[in-house]
Amino acid sequence: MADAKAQKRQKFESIFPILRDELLGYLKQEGMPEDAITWFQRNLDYNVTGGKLNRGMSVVDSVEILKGRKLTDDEYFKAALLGWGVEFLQAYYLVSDDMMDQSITRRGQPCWYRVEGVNLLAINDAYLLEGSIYYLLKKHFRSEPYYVYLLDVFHDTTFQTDIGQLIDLITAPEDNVDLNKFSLDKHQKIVIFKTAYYSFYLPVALAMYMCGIPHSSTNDPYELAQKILVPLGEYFQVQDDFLDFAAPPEVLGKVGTDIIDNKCSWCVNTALEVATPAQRKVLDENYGVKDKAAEARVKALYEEIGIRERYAEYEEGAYKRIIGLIETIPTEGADVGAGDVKLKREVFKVFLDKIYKRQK
Ligand code: DMA
Ligand code: MG
Ligand code: MG
Ligand code: MG
Repeated sequence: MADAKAQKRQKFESIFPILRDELLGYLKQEGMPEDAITWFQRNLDYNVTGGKLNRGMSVVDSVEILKGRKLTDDEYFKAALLGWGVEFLQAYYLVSDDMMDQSITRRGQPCWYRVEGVNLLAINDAYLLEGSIYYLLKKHFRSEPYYVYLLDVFHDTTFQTDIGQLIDLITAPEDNVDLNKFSLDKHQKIVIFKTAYYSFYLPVALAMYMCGIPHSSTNDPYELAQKILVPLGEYFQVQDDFLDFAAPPEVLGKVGTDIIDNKCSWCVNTALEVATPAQRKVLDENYGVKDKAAEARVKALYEEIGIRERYAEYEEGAYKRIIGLIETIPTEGADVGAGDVKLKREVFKVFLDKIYKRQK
């Protein structure tokens, strides 16, 4: 079982060097200087690999489930390429997110902008990661009837994520900590936009397009998918917020910065909802303060209000709610008017099981 999982991952990982070499090949073909090629390669190797690959591998898993059979070599390559496209987008967001959040580590190594000699060049490196997606899509999908849909869904979810990052950042000003600006409603908006669309809807929508599932003006299967995947993504980001506080950095691969960064996190919103006036005062005085002792005080308060139990309760509730949403799809699969390809419960169940009770 563990072996099959490792093999699956290895197979997916084996596609990356092919894509990387195609991208480097373009620079070579354009006669770029050797140091530019080396820089680009280091950017790709450092930032695209080394993650959990949940998003990318979900494209392959979903295509396999939707087709209901083993993929041909060409189908596998295409599905994996789309999966790596999501991973490139993720890399693009992580490089820029870590600069804006002033984070220290990512995936167990220094954030890219903190690497000796990189600094603000990381901004352009992020653009290169994003541009790479469209180079690869064009190269391999230009003649497919669904090419424009792939472009649309990458562009739409990117724009949604940008908006999410905007509200995440302006809700957390460094110079003016005002906890009155936070609420669980606002938190929900932030997490849906900054995380759910690109991390959950995008991989499944890509798989659906590749399988030729058409849009429909009545009961659009993409809307149905989104109704399940957005809450799934919301749950995933609540986990991210909780783990920022609770997970050991050695396990998480990153050092939590949400308290010091004054973030509108699930944790602080949960604390605000139940805080006594005395506890509220502690939060007002210590949240968003650039100081380790103040951060420790907030963490102690989280423990005081029983945040771990509250989180466990939230997680059970979210899991049940999402299972309920998945069960709105008929057991034999939702007929989406595309011959033998049906939207199946398993696509969503498999994705949910990948993240349920995750520790990192
Ligand atoms: C995640 O926000 C959203 C994006 C678009 C990266 P975050 O800052 O909580 O992520 P992380 O905890 O990984 O820095
Ligand atoms: Mg961050
Ligand atoms: Mg962030
Ligand atoms: Mg986080």
